[in-house]
Amino acid sequence: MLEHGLVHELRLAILTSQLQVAVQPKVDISTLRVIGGEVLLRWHHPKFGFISAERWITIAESHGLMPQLNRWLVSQAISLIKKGTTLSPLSINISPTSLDNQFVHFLIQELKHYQVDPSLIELEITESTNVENLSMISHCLRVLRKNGVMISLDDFGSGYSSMRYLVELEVDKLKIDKSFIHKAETNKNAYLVLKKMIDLGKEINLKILCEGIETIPQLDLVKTLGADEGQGYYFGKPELIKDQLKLALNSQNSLLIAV
Ligand code: G
Ligand code: MN
Repeated sequence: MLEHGLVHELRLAILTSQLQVAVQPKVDISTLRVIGGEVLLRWHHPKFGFISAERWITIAESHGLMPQLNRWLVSQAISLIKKGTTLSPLSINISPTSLDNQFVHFLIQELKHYQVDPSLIELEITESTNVENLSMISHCLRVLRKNGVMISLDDFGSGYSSMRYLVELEVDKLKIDKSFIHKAETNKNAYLVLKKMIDLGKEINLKILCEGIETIPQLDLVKTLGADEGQGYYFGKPELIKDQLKLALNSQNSLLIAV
């Protein structure tokens, strides 16, 4: 499907509740207990089937749909925690380009409104190529952390600016990108880079989560290297939550449709 077709379909998807929320578990590596989850958006198109988030999130970003979608995701995650129908703490993926004072204010207000403990929400920040000035992001993260929200750097090591993020942003956790975990068994350099990233993170007092654990040998490896938490198909795939994206009934919806 061409981009303009996809934009049209995405707007329609939002209107007709085709978007859904899935949650993938996170586990404690030493006890193998589930210690929380990550919210992932899923789009199952009635005709074209599953459309990968990687593809449509980029398009949502370039067409100004992200602020409303982020706000909806935040409300959804917080209300799910409140209802007790999901794993918590629960993390939400937020692009650094979506981080601004309005977003921070909205998140803090929603936590207050639902009377949910801020430490039950974790924001996962992915590296983004089009961020030149980290000071706004740094400011937002500081306010969020001061209010008790946990921050993690997502897909760590896979982007262009991992080390710079580590220097300039105050965070709680590194989520090491799955590509390192997948290659470490057969590629010595991947193994060494993974080992050093875990050591570095621990030295600066960050929690370490390894993504993409699919096999027992991968689990054993990251355990030996000292990872605190793990996530991946070995423990559980993202599972859909039946509450659908009902933006049509939501006041934010008019903003979305108007874009
Ligand atoms: O960017 P982030 O790391 O948050 O990406 C989450 C994506 O990774 C989801 O789309 C999810 O389906 C996928 N994923 C989660 N666990 C695994 C895994 O064990 N192996 C692979 N290949 N992908 C995974
Ligand atoms: Mn993530």
